[in-house]
Amino acid sequence: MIRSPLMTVMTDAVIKAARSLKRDFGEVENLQVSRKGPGNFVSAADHRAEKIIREALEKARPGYGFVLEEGGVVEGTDATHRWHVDPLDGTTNFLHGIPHFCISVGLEREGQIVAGVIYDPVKDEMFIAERGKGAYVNNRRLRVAARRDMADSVIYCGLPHFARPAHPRFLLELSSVMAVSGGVRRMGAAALDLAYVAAGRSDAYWERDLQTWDIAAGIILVREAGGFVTDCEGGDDPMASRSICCGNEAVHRELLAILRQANRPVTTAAAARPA
Ligand code: 2AM
Ligand code: CA
Repeated sequence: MIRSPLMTVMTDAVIKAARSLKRDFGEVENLQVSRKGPGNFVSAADHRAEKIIREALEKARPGYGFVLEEGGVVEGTDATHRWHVDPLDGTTNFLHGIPHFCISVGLEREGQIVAGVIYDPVKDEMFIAERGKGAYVNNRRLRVAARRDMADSVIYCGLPHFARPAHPRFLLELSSVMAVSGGVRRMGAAALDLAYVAAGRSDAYWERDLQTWDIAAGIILVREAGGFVTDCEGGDDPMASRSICCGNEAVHRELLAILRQANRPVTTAAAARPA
């Protein structure tokens, strides 16, 4: 367990917001049948949860800035600290009554993520990590999976949203990973994907086109659980490049190589021959 004032602040804020979110999730099923559907209701649930977290964090740590999924960037008087908050990660799951979503809060100090909390209110799993103090789910210490062989590994991914230009590239990557891995999963909540890598439930995970609130908390969880985290090109600043590739050392390395290979320019012998 991590017993620090910072962790108490973060977990208290998240538990408070989770009460509201869980109550709202209970309502979603009733709304599915209404003509208007639960879209507006879910957006309101999202805002309610964010407000609760923001107020709790502001009270405990006045002056810290925010990067909020709903509220955007809020500059604080303390330029060295800011929270990255996703009040509802896995919105599509929530909207469809799929019980796999979470709240994610990460703390950045002078450009480094130093603490993260990810809470899944349905399964009552609180994932926490603080730099140098390890990663835990509820009271259990987390370690990434020890598997070394891609053929035995379960790899998580995220699908590009809407008709983004990334679709063809993603399909190449997916078919390459499918060809050599033990299985591929798309769970739909990026922060939980990272928490599950930390917990050894997934051997590696990659996704592009994310936001800092999706990944801030998860990055420190994976690192404190002994995992490796880069962007999809192997760069060491996923918060800046907004893409993520992580896993245990061996499977992460192999996944990066597969992604690189899938993205190589196609130069067939015919194309290379002078006309
Ligand atoms: P969200 O639920 O907070 O929107 C799914 O692969 C992951 O991508 C989710 O964590 C989801 O977060 C995130 N995501 C980021 N941008 C998104 C977008 N434009 N549409 C849907 N999901 C998005
Ligand atoms: Ca999100």
